[in-house]
Amino acid sequence: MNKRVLFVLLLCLGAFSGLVAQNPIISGQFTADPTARVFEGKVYLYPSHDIPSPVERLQEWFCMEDYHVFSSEDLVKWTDHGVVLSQSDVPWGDAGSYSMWAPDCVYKNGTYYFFFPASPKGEKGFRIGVATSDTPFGPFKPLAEPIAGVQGIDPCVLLDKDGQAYLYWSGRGLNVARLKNNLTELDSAPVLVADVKDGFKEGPFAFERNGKYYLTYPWVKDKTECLAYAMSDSPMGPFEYKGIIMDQSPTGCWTNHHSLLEYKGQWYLFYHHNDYSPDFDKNRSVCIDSLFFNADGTIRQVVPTLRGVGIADARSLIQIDRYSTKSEEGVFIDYVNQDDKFEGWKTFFSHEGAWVTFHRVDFGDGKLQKVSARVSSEMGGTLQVCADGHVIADIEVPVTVGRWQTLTVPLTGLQEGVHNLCVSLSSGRNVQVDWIRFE
Ligand code: FUB
Repeated sequence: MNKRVLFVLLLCLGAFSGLVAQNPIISGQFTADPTARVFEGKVYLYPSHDIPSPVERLQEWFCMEDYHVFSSEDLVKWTDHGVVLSQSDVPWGDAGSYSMWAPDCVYKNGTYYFFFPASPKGEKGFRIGVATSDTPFGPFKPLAEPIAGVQGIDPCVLLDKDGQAYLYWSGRGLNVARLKNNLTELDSAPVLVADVKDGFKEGPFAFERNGKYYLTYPWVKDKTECLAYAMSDSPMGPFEYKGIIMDQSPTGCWTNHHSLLEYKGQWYLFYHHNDYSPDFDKNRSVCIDSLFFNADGTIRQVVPTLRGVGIADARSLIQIDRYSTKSEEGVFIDYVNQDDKFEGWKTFFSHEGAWVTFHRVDFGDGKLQKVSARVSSEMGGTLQVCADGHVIADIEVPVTVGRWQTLTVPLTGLQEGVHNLCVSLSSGRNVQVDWIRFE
């Protein structure tokens, strides 16, 4: 059974109600420009929705027709709430422009306000519109006109402790203006808070922490975008540059776009790379990693990981190719299916002693009895599975001659709770693993 069929089967059985993944966190569709917010105790994710372009003029460019919203309580299982706003819904927008770029969403007085850029009818460039809903998962109803006096992209709204709202956006640099109480009109003239003379900047994300205001933004310091930040004592600046939050993408993605969020006492960085589309960086996917502040309020640089965040349920498909650590030699990661990258990756163990670890797997009460692995091998070998250093299974992998096979063996000595897994090739050569799962 292939991974997609198994996934759909698990959904039908009600085993979980959303999408399950490490980094990237969502597969089956592209997601970019993630703004994450906490509403009603859950994390809501408002990304752009990259699609391969149906129109000739955008074949090599960003192409976005609509927005989906996702939510999660554990940052591991994500529910897709479907399309919440489409370009054909926007009264002032050009319905054939495919320009529904990076959005944001905030809550005020019983209403969720969704801010989005789009190309207006009969005009060049971008305007920023507002759509509202009674729920964080939409659908969102757009207002008749975009926000007057704003031209640009990448809206971000900061709701300050005193109730005042500020709109940040990108348009020849990073701009900020106060918003009126209705959140749909400017209440001050725009101020340029970071210009592009020291490198291109876009995608502002602003927030307040311990009385300091942070302006974080993608910045092309060299070839592609890194994420940088500046701090101020005021939401309208002046901001002082402080450093890099994330360096340029190892996948070569030209853009990065992000948000920072505190959830259940931990800070996270939401960002995007083009993991599922290595040859076309306008089809991007959202990732999450933990983020930490220094005592003086500055931000420690985040190094992107494959493992991502959260605790994996031992009964879910554990993609060990999204490893935490690996041996220096003998481990190679590749796509399972070059023609459908959303099927994910596989781990290739080329020789004895090669290993990967996958941290934070929850075995519950420790009563799980078996482990299954989807494997394939040209030469055969033995995979050893350890939990926190204790051997819990040995899986004999036969020669499968190019076919994938799911093997199941009993577990021994499994302890309850959350453990770090290690999967190694204890004998043999050239064994590939798609996933493992405990039952
Ligand atoms: O997604 C389209 C554009 O790419 C966004 O508006 C930018 O921030 C960049 O991520």
